[in-house]
Amino acid sequence: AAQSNRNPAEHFIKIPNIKFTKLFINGQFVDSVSGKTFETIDPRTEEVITRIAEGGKEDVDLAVKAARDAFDNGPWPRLPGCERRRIMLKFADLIEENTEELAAVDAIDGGKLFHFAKTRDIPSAADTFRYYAGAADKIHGETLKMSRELQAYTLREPIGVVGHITPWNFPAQMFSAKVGPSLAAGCTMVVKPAEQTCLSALFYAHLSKLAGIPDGVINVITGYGHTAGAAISSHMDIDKVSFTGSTAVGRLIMQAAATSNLKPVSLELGGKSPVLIFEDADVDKAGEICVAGSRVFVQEGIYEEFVKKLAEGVKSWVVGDPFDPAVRQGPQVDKKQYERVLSYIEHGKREGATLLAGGKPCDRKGYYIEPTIFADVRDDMIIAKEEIFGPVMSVFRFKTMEEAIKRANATEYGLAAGIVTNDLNIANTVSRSIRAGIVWINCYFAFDRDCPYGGYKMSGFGRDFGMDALDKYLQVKAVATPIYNSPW
Ligand code: TXE
Repeated sequence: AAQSNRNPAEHFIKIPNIKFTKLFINGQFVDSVSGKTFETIDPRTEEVITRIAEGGKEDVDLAVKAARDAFDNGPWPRLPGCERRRIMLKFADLIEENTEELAAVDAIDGGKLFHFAKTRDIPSAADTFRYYAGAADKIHGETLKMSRELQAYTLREPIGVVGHITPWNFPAQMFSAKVGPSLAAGCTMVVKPAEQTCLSALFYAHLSKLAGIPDGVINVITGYGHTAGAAISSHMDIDKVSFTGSTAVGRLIMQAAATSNLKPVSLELGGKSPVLIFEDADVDKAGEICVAGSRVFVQEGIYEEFVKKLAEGVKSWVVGDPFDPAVRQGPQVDKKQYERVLSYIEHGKREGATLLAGGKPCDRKGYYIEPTIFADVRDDMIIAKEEIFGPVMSVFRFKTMEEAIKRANATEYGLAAGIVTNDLNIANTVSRSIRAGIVWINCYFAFDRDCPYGGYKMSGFGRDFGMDALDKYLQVKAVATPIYNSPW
């Protein structure tokens, strides 16, 4: 792959001063009770950006108290939906007004491509708030005629205090996808962003206050998973946990919910998503579509050509500083992920897959890894089975559609899948046969806020985005009453 070694200072915006590094509880930025802080590292340079307040159990308790009070006694759940909508729209506008700075914060903190964050991630987060703002005044139940003597109606009430625990991969999407629908529903919340990417969540907290979201409705506790995160999942006064992250931690969250107050959880977990490329497809187009696929199955008639073009194409894939507009791939988020991905690459080499491109770290400071492609991968190799979560693609060869479906489904995960074909029958059959929460036909990684996203099998349950996500933060109450002498 190509590498860009341009000095970002030549062509990019000023790196913003980091303004928000404390916990956000009841509308105030505060230190942690213990006074502890932790470093957040710039993955481009491996240098410390700043120190952030390290929240623990006692801070989660304070945040839950504020959220509980805001739920039980505050205006937010009681406002007419149109009022919540007005405030959420203001919040969205403020996010948009700060797009450049928010994008820069995610680029420094998480290695996000700045130009992508600026044109896609942040505007899309603002639009997610607008989408759910529009739903805030359209939450209603049904009227049920139960029998001649009884009628009932249903209310869809906010579920209460929500704990949101998020990972580092898409800070803007994670925040908006979880906070947006729960706000619209009338919930109050405690958000624990990933320890690697806390800065933008604190920035959103600040903007939420400016927008007029009452104190205590959104609280942000920065800190580690086994302390702050665990305090949320086991809390007796949190009514629901919405989690995105690894399958291993998802299991811990569900256990903690079970042994505390039986709070419902929704889990969006890991994946090992297949892309199936059929031989009727245009090979060049297929190559473009599959860039984010981790298991790429290619039908034998076009396998050789596809692999050749892939190896050729990856040469123009530029790795470098995420502020450089020419760059397509930035650094891994932190040292742990960097080492994890490199160790999977070593597994791939050792297990005898053909290394088509990459296969090592980039020769520069920062957590950069060459885009790596393995061909002739066998289904039983570790790189074929475990989620790698880095720039590593495995290419497999298949003969028939039936075989491809079987192998694509032979995973404990079921997050997403892709199909590349011009044959409508293949597209229809495969999309219905794949056990995954989303199937992309002739596209990949195509997201929109009105399209539900989430997993089958060990990729979790519950959906983010779409109206399905709103349901996670509501519960149904039926109110029944007798009707005497009904004429009908
Ligand atoms: O996830 P973790 P990490 C997968 C992917 C990746 C791996 C590890 O395979 O390589 O997970 O990533 C909090 N109780 N995905 O380490 O550990 C933690 O602080 C409560 C898939 O980032 O699951 C963070 O806020 N919370 C994925 C969040 O959980 C705990 C996105 C996620 O951290 C906790 C990210 C605990 N005991 C990673 N331990 C996707 N599906 O998009 C940690 N946390």
